[in-house]
Amino acid sequence: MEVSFQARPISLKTAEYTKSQLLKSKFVDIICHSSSDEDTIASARAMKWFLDKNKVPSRIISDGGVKSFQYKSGDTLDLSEQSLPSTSPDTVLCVDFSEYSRVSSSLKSYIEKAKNLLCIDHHKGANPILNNQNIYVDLSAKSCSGIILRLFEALKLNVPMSVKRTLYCGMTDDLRKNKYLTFSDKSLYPIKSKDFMADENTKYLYTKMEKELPQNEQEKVVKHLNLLTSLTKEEKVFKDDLPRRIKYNSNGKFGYVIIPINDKQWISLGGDNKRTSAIISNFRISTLANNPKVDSVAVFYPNSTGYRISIHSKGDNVLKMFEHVRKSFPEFSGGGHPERGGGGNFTLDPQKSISWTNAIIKGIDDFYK
Ligand SMILES: [Mn+2]
Repeated sequence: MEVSFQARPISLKTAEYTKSQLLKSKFVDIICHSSSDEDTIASARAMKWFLDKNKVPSRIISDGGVKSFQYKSGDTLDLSEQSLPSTSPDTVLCVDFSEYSRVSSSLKSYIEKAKNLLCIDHHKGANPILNNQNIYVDLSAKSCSGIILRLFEALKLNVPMSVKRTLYCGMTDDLRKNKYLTFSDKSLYPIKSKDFMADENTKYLYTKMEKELPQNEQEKVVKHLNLLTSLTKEEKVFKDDLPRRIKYNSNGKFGYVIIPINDKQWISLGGDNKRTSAIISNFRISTLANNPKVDSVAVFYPNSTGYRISIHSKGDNVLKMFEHVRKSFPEFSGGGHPERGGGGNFTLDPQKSISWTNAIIKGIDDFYK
């Protein structure tokens, strides 16, 4: 039997090495990847707590893409509002990324000037920033927050409730992205998948947090992440209406909903934003879960710059499907992961968006023949 290890324990030697590299610093810049998500920000906040505790001055640098749980911009340099310091950094700690492709070119040049550099990550890239012992990558980990929890565990630290809650938030959000957890509007708590249950290290770390965090603290996190539990009346109407708007291709393997450019309901909900995106994503996932015959579900919708498709596929066919679409529609640019992806154009002309949509639907229908 193959055993997969997720956020495996960190040896005391590695943990002590990381600690010594950080504690010898005069100042640490903790850097989040661009379009900062909950996991990178949670990892940064937990490391900031560790540095504060050891009296090493530090600052988080993020682009404010996501206002994470209990995120206080006071300890963060928000690149969407502030510019990078002109001075060279002393120590830089990159969390949840280890490749320059994950940051802007100005942030890259800033990192390059660091006296000392460390990375903690769970992604594999072709061109890592570092190739020495200052990079700790655990590819089996499902979140960077999980790795940091392992680091604190190795160092036998007493982690305060607020930091546990932060890490629980980062872990939950990345586990959701990995489909280890799913949110629904029926239950407040995320539903654990078979993969989650089979993964001893993830199960260990996550249930440890569930045991140590009081129920109300967990609820705060899950409510923050699961927007479906706080939908307005109008958002509920939109959500409940989506299954009625679905159309299928000729053999029923591909389901899709088209939200036209001038859709009044969509516009009144604020168009493409975090909330509408959570609703249409939940729609795709739940449609796939409830219909054995359907292999992929897409939503076509406008955003501020153009017209888009977002798609999920049960059989991991997204990239193959996009490749196939390009055979008859070469200008289509779409990408992502085998199980979920998207693409868009840069026109808000209603006629052009209709022909763009039809070309994609035709290509996907042909893929399933
Ligand atoms: Mn992550």
